[in-house]
Parts: sequence; C-alpha cells; structure tokens
Amino acid sequence: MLAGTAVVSALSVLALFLTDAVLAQTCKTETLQSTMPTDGSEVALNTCSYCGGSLNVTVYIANLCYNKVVRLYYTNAQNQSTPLSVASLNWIKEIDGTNYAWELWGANISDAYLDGLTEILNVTYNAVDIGKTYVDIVDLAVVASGAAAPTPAAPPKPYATPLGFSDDITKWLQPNKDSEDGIAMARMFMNINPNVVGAVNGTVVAAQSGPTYPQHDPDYEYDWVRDSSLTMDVVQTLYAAANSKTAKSQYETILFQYAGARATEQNDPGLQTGLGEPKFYLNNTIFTGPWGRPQNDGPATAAITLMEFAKDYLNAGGSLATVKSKIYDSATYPLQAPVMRDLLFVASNWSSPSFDLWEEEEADHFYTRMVQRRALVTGATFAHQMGDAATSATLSSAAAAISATMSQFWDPNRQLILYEYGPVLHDKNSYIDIAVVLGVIHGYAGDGVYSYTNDEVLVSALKISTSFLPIYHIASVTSDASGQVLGIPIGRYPEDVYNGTGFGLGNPWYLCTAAMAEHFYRAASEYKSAGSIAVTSVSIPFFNYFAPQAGVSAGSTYKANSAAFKAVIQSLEGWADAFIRRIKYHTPADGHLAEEFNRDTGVPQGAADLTWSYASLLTASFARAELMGSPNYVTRLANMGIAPSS
Ligand SMILES: *[C@@H]1O[C@H](CO)[C@@H](O)[C@H](O)[C@H]1NC(C)=O
Ligand SMILES: *[C@@H]1O[C@H](CO)[C@@H](O)[C@H](O)[C@H]1NC(C)=O
Ligand SMILES: *[C@@H]1O[C@H](CO)[C@@H](O)[C@H](O)[C@H]1NC(C)=O
Ligand SMILES: *[C@@H]1O[C@H](CO)[C@@H](O)[C@H](O)[C@H]1NC(C)=O
Ligand SMILES: *[C@@H]1O[C@H](CO)[C@@H](O)[C@H](O)[C@H]1NC(C)=O
Ligand SMILES: *[C@@H]1O[C@H](CO)[C@@H](O)[C@H](O)[C@H]1NC(C)=O
Ligand SMILES: *[C@@H]1O[C@H](CO)[C@@H](O)[C@H](O)[C@H]1NC(C)=O
Ligand SMILES: CC(=O)N[C@H]1CO[C@H](CO)[C@@H](O)[C@@H]1O
Repeated sequence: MLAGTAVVSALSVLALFLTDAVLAQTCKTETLQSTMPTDGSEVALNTCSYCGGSLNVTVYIANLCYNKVVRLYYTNAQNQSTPLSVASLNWIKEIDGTNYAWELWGANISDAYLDGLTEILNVTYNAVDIGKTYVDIVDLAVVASGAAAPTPAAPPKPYATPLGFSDDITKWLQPNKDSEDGIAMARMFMNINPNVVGAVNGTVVAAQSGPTYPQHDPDYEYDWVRDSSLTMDVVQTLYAAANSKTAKSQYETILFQYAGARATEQNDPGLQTGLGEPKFYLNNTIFTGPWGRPQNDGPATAAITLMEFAKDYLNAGGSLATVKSKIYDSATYPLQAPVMRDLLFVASNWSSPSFDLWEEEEADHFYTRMVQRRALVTGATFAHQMGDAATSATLSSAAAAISATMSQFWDPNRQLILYEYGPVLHDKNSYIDIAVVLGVIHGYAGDGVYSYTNDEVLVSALKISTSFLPIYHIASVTSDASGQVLGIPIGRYPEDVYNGTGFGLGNPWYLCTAAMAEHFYRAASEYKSAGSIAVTSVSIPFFNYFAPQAGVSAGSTYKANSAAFKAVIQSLEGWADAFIRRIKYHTPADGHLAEEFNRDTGVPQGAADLTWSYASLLTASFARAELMGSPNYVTRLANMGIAPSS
C-alpha cells in the first residue's frame, strides 16, 4: 500500500517534470525589448508568446501618472482587427528599483485561441490623469507554439429528459388568488403606485427593500425606467385580456398614470445623460448620485409598453385623440405624452454605447440593440397610424440601420451570440449572459429577426444554461421530492460576483430562470405556428441536449406530423416546466420571490419581493398558457383585478 503510493507519486512527479520540460522547450517567447526603454518612448512590448492557445505578453510602461489604461490590439484567426481582438493589460510589478519610473504590465489570456491570433498590431497606453496617449506600433506576425490549442469543451450530456407539461406546474400557476401566479400578481401590484411616503402615481418600486421596508439592504427603493416598463408591460397584457369592467378600468388608470410619469421623467431638469437616465426616486425626480448611466434600453422598453397599451386601448374603443395627447404626441403635449420623444431619442442615439441591463458595463449590448430595434420597428408602424409620416420614416430608417449591425454579435468562432460587442470587460471572458435570451423575449419584433427559434439564439441558450451547471452547487440536485425534474438554475452570467447585497459569489436569479422557461414555451409556440422545425449545424447542439429523443440531424426539416417534431415540442414543454419547477423548488412557502437564491443552499437572497421576479414569472406563465392553447388563462387572472392592498 505505502510502496504503491510512493510509486504513484514518483511517477506523477516525473510526469509533471516531463510536461514542464516539453512546454518549456516548445513555448516560443519572442523578446522585442529586453530592458526598460532608453529611447524616450513611454511604452514598449517586452515579451510575447502564443503558446498552447494562450497569449502571454509583458509590456514596459513609463509610470507617468496613477490611472493608466493599457490595451493590446491584435488580429484574430481571420487576420481581422475587431472590437473583440483587444486585450486589457494589468499591472504586474514595479521594475525600476526605487525610482518607480517604470512598471511591467501584461496579461495571460488563456482563451485567446477561441478567436485566434495572427498579428500583434500595437500597444496603446492611455495615461489618464495627464490626458496623454502613447503607442508602440508592433506589427508582429505571431507564430503559435507549444501544445495544440485546447478544443472548446463539448456540451455536457443532459442529466434528464423531461417531456410534456406537468400537472404540478399547472396547479402552481393556476389563475386564482391562492396560486403562485395569484400571489405574484398581488405582490407586483403592491409595488406599483407603492405605499411609500411621497411616491407618485405611475411609479414602480423595484423591490420591497429599502428604508421604508422591513428589509433595508440592498436599497432598491427607487423607480428604475427598465424595471417599470417591464412591469407595466404585464399590466398592459392584463388590460388587454380583462373582460371585467372594474379590472380593466383599474389597469387603464395605472397605464395612463405610467405614461404621465414617464413624461415627467423626460422633463426632469436634472437629467445628466438625456433620456437614458436609468433611475428615479419614487417622487419621480431624478436620482443624481454616481451610477452607470446612460442605460439606453429604458426609452425603448418604455415606448414598447406604451405603444402596446395604445393599441389595446384603441381596440377597446378608446379615442385616437386621447392616444395622441396622453401617449404619443410629445411635440404637441410634451408634459404628458412621452412615446414620440423616446422613439426619436432611440432613433438618434442607438449607436452610442450605454450601460447594460445589469448596469455594469458601458458598451454595445445585444439586449439594448434588440429592444431598440423592436421599439423602432413597432414605432414606425405606430407613428404612421398616428398620421405622423415624417417620424415614421425616421424610425424606419434607424430600424434598418440597427438591423444591419445585429449580425456583429454572432461569434462564429465561439458559436455564441455575444452579450456585448467589444473587448472583455469585468473579466466576463465567456461572453455568456442571459441578457441574450432576455433580449429576444423583450426585443423580438415579430419579423423573423432573432426570433425564439433562430438557430444562433438556440445554441446561445444552450451555452448560457449549461454554463451554470459546474458553478452552482444546487444544480446537482436534479429532482424534487416527488422525483420530477428540476431545470438548471440560471443566473445572469457565470462570472457574476454580485450576491444581492455585496460582492462575493453570484447566484441563480428567479427572473433569469423564468426567462429560460419563457424562451422555451415561446420557441415551441413558434415552431407550432410555423408547422416545421429546421435543424442546422449551428442549432444541432441545442437539440442534442434538450431534445435527444427527437433524434434530429443537422440539415433536416421536420414537419408537424412527424414523430421528431412532436418529440421536440414535448421536450421544450418538459424543460420549460422543469425551469419553472426549479423556481418553485426554491420559493418559500409564503410564495414571495426575492431577487436570487443561493448557489449552495437554494435559500432566497438579495432584495425582497423584487418586482421583476414577479413580472417574469407572470410573463412565463402567459407564454405557457399560449402554448397550451388556453387564452382564458390570462383573462381569468386579469379579471381578478387589483386586490385591495393588504
Ligand atoms: C494580415 O493582413 C495584413 C494586411 O491586411 C497583411 O499585411 C499581413 O501579411 C496579414 N498577416 C497574416 C499573418 O496573414
Ligand atoms: C497562461 O495561462 C495558461 C492557462 O491558464 C497556463 O497554462 C500558462 O502556463 C500561462 N502562461 C504563463 C506564461 O503564465
Ligand atoms: C492600434 O490598433 C487599432 C486596431 O487596429 C487601431 O484602431 C488603432 O488606431 C491603432 N493605434 C495606432 C496608434 O495605430
Ligand atoms: C393617484 O391615484 C389614485 C388612485 O388611482 C387617485 O385616487 C389619486 O387621486 C391619484 N393621485 C394623484 C396625485 O393624481
Ligand atoms: C441623442 O441624439 C440627439 C440628436 O442627435 C443629440 O442631440 C443628443 O445629444 C443625444 N443624446 C445622447 C444622450 O447621446
Ligand atoms: C424626492 O425624493 C428624494 C429622496 O427622498 C429627495 O431627496 C428629493 O428632495 C425629493 N424631491 C422632491 C422634489 O420632492
Ligand atoms: C454578500 O457579500 C458581502 C460582501 O460584499 C457579504 O458581507 C455578505 O455576507 C454576502 N451575502 C451572502 C448572503 O452571502
Ligand atoms: C500576466 C501574466 O501572466 N504574465 C506572464 C507572462 O509570461 C511571463 C514569462 O514570460 C510571466 O513572468 C508573466 O507572469
């Protein structure tokens, strides 16, 4: 026994030694400048290697000020320079004794092979505090050395193969006040026109967490433009479906109050970044503290919700004059009708980078572009209906311009829709984010562009969902007490460190898990209306994981009467219900939904009664009812109206 162990250890040491020796021999490190520059330059590439798929560089940087940004520009496997082929370098060490005049910076980018590397173009050093930029033009052809680059990990094998709708979920989501959906609806309405001193009608508090509430931390006692618009979109759906006069008029009142509140926000004299200001107090005045601003998805989602409402209102016999004066025509009614102004803002500002829906990164975001595109596509038709041909034309041409940029988010090397287009920020090396799925849910314009069943969207949904399997401990619990499948717990992105109150380890979120369910329900509905499923070489990994029983193959199309078609639909239903069951499994007995549930224990965490958690469960159940062919579902829920506040 002992001897055996010793032999194994000795072999391991030998193996380790051999591996090191092999790598050391085959890794070729180019040294371009071996000592600190003396020729007056402020930046110089020191060493560079592209070995085993990792790019490792070191750079000399003159210590001219405290805040520095150092970037290395290169070209990818296709010898193209794109916003992705840029590396942010980090400080490594002081190298100039006690003079501190020179520093070594560098990076080791272990997944550089994913997009490939052919040439180092330049190193750009921005000495922020003195407002100067220095460049070392390198133009060096890079020769790969060392072991072959790793092949990207194959998708995992599915841990379950759920099929069809399940009764436990149907029961949990029943359209009555005691079910989870009833609770979600009641709790959502408690956060609209919230019972907080000074709160203005038409505002939505993001969560019951802040100074007024029993839970103070985190402070979400604000009206966020995005969260409010997504919440009001649920109210709009209830408004359209209700046939109880009382309930319908309650929703109508709230939606007009919301339109007015949005116009008030647009006119706030304290806006720092225009209509993309993300956050207001509940008295509906601007929050001016430091924040990630602008967030240019807000004007788009606000306009989408209000245009949907206007359409429903006209269908219900409402007057065009009211729609113009209280919803659309900001030119004539700037203090009360916000939509035209938000749409024109989107039309002229969509190409500016802005902060994402998680308020963390200023960049070009897939989510933001998707909702902006939908706002413009819908807006062009709506403006036309309002008799405003000039605005309609402006919106159409901006919509076409956005559409032309959407394909840049697809990374053929990674087979992934990138959540943002640009260099890695905040160490989000995977480029994976549920924001892509949310972008489709909130931004699909119904015109075939990035729909639920788009093959790039499907494979991205696979990569997003399976990315959480290795990092969330609770993902290893795969069935509930009665043996039914629990879907994958879904968070925002694998590298997330926000834990709901501070920074540590990120967790699965209720709204992200609900989004995956909603995506699957809507994809199944889309296939059913299309009457066929076309599987491509891009989407095949999605089917292999989520619908293995269907036995589909790339390049084939399956008609609605085929066994494969039926198996795919049943698999989508089964997994969507499993995602909802994951939420159910981590929902406390009182039915309240916080922001997240702990990755190790499944215990709710972060902001209490997050409004968006409720809204997302409701929209997922609307999608489920649509797929089941139960239009009365939403009507029954809607007819319950707003419960007297309790
Ligand atoms: C990359 O393209 C540039 C010009 O576009 C060319 O000069 C260079 O030789 C190419 N490099 C490689 C490695 O193909
Ligand atoms: C760079 O990172 C890779 C992957 O983590 C590692 O194998 C390699 O040894 C690193 N290279 C250097 C020079 O640090
Ligand atoms: C460095 O390379 C990038 C990418 O090609 C380019 O945009 C930038 O202008 C270059 N900088 C200089 C000073 O040449
Ligand atoms: C706010 O809404 C409530 C109920 O709709 C209404 O009674 C009240 O008058 C409104 N307040 C203002 C200031 O409009
Ligand atoms: C939005 O576009 C308008 C018109 O081009 C411009 O005046 C305004 O400064 C832009 N706003 C922002 C926040 O970029
Ligand atoms: C709105 O509320 C904030 C936070 O309570 C407060 O600082 C601000 O003075 C209020 N503004 C108005 C106009 O009441
Ligand atoms: C979240 O992180 C903070 C540190 O930023 C820590 O104090 C807190 O305990 C963490 N919360 C949980 C529930 O782990
Ligand atoms: C950031 C980083 O990992 N840099 C490494 C690059 O390679 C050199 C050796 O050539 C290391 O010393 C650095 O730490």
